[in-house]
Amino acid sequence: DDRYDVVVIGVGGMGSATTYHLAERGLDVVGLERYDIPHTMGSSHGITRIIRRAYYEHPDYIPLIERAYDLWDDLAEETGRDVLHRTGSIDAGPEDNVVFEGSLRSCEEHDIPHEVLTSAEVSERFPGYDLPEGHKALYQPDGGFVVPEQAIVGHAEAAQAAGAEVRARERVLDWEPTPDEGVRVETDRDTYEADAMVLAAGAWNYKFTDALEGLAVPERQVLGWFQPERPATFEPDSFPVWNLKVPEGRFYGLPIYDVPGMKLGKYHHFDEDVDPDEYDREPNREDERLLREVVENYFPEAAGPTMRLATCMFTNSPDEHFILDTLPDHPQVAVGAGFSGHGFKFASVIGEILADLAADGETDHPIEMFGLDRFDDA
Ligand code: PYC
Repeated sequence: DDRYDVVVIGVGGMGSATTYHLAERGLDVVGLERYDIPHTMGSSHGITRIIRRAYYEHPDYIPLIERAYDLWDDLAEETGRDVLHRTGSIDAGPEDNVVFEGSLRSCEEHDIPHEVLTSAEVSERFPGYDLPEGHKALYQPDGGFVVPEQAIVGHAEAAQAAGAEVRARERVLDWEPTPDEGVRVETDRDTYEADAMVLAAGAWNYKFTDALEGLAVPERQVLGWFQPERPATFEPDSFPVWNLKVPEGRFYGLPIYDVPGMKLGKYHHFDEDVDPDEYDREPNREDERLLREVVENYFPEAAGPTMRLATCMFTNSPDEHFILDTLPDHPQVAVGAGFSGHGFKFASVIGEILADLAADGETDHPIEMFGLDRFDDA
């Protein structure tokens, strides 16, 4: 019988983790990836992704991030891969900014170890930072980064070791529910039948179901790496990852790792919604200028020559919170979507949640705030 228990659409950050968790449970699973394992066409490339325990977006993310850390550590141990680096994290900005206040609230509500630092104290401890007087900063020692390409390969390897099939360069053309409440998935190579399906296609998710129309909107983003004068100041052991809310916008950055430059990006770079099959992936001079200005203003010792530029995508939900649910008309289809630029750090636990939803139709993880029905009256 070549009917699977579950077919997973997309083997990037979320899909690779989901395929792994399903296979681990002994289920018969196939993961279908249109590009390569891993690839640079979506939202899971760029070498480093921030992970932070002080979660300013909402305190309800904290139980998930705690589990995500444990699962990243497990994956590193199981695969021997360099998946997670702890550097500490800084969330900062002028008085009364959401990044600082939100991370402080999460730390206080959930008893997370942290320190509140002035700009001068930040520079004293981490000389790469040059925040203006009057900024407030929250330092959390467990912050750091995940290496997305290692995470994807690690999850794919561990999934295969547990019996999963992973197939790259195979594009899903269409799917339909079957009369026995399973699914049939047609690709450019084959047709698959399964009891359940997981939509983990990132920026492409909205092309597979009307239920996501207007709720998971891809947006062009740009990453930049700039060479520091003294690289040692910006290495992972001396330079925490950061989120910063400043008059120029909301930005994030990471230490030197694998590319000889400090990395940064702006959330919602130029606010450009795109079709992932059509947009221009080549970064340009305007992209570079926007990022360089913030390096010059707040990290001046890293404002040397440009080392690398890249584009990727956010996929935004209307409230910028995740979508984790089954489809209202097709409970055999689980969906992970709309990660809105802050999802990768959670990929390890999202895989567990989507595996729960596909296998059991429900999960013990607290995902009430991520349901599709919150948009019903919008
Ligand atoms: O969630 O810290 C974060 C982040 C960094 C870049 C995009 N999101």
